[in-house]
Amino acid sequence: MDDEAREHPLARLVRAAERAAERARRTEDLGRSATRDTLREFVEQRFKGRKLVLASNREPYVHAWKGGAITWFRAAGGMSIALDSMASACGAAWVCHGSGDADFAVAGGSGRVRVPPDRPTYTLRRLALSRAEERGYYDGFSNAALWPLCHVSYVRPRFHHPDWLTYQAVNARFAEAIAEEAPPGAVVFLQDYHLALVGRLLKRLRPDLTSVLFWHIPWPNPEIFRICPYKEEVLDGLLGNDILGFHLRYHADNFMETVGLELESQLDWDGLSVARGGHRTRVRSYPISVDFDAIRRQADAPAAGEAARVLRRVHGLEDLKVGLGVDRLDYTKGIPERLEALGRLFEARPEWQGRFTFVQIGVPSRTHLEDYQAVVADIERRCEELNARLAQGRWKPVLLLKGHQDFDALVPWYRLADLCVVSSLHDGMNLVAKEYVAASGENGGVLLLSPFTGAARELEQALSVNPYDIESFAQAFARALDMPLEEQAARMRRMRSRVSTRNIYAWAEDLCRDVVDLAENHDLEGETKP
Ligand code: GDG
Repeated sequence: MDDEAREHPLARLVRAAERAAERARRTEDLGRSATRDTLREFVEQRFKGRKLVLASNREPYVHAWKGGAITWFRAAGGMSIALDSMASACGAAWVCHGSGDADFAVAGGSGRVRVPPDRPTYTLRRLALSRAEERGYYDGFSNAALWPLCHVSYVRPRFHHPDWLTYQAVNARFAEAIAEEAPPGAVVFLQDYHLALVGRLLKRLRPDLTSVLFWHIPWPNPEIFRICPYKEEVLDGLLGNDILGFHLRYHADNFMETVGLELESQLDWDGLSVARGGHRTRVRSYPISVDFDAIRRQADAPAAGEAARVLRRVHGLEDLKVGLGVDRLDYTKGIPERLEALGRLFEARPEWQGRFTFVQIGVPSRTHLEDYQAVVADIERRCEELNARLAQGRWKPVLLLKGHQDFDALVPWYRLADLCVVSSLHDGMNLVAKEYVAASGENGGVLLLSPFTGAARELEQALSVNPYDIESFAQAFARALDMPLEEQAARMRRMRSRVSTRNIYAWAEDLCRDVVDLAENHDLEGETKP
């Protein structure tokens, strides 16, 4: 029996309360000040030379052929920006799938390349995956099984044994590459559901490492998770990590309950941890966020204002109210429901015909999978049908802009939109909601937000839209369009204050602090050493 298990229950409660108070204090401290620089400083001071190895399916920098020459670009998204900061500050390595067509022309046989390409500070270790590996590990077990399993969207998860075998094999390749890159005592930071087995494999290969995995999507309740034919292996793989992070306490609780039901283990609900086979995994929540200041600066720059004017002109949106959706074209995002509500709005409030256009920006995603092809076809059909039924002259009710855009090109859209709709059926966090809040000025803009997103817990001043209730969704559209500017500004101010303090660097710093505390404890107690 370990010390925590011997402790008097009251003492345990007191300790749990102290830890909660400490976490709340830290959140406030961090909230005021977290920036790229404070994160860098924190990591430099507290990691004390300890190296960091990151791992994710997607790479932060991609090399590609263009017109006979090799170019590179950055992967979009707030998460890769914060992780890039951490990697730079720690002189780290980052293990990932090399997906660019010129990736190995640059990285060579070792798969190693120094990045950022214009001012190298750390090493990217690219893994070359065959098409069969991608199909089984990425399209198959990750996106046709785990993704629908973890989201309540009524798309049935598909478990194929060969996909599972490939997923295991690719996770083993990641673990081996990480073990090769990690110096003694390094901290390993794993991203997401693609790498669920890596923590356990690493514990076997390299017990000296401290590993943390952040799960970017929801964790379902135990009734749902129990259908997974490989549930024990997946749970055991995750419990190989020292810390498991989720966006919400609710997801963390679901995970603990699932473990309680499926595996022999000891749950500590006060300290939020699971002990199994002499190893303890802390289960914590860290709501992810965006680089508020960078987005605000970009949106406030004169260039964004000019770009917004050009977009209005080019797309025939001058003198119109504009609504916006920005999503990967994924069945969890509630896009068909959004279009249905839009049609209902124009029926119920015909005065908005000719005065309001909804712009849906959609990036095709996971296009090899039938469920994704089906949702894209459904979205296209609905847009065509709405336009065929309602368009008058130059005016259209909906504009579907399909295809990848640079983040720089998204910012003017956020800036010009009078309202932004995030209507996910289920979403771990949803960064688009926070990006819109960061980019829309002090003067207003209305966010319509599904309660089934993690973001809804923080952005309480958004208008709540239930994608399963089309009538009230249409009313929320109308309410947003009718909302006085003062009310918009007041709501937006509160949300901006939240996102600016709880930004992506606060998220990363919170996580790093727990990792460092734990790594220092390992040094003192040898807790997870064999
Ligand atoms: C997963 C979880 C969680 C979109 N279109 C373009 C583009 N985007 C960018 C957005 C945003 C990101 O993609 C989408 O992030 P979300 O959070 O909305 O959704 P997922 O991709 O499903 O992300 C989610 C997230 O992980 C982080 O933990 O919040 O719940 O599902 O940043 O701006 N970016 C560019 N061009 C586009 O056309 N450059």
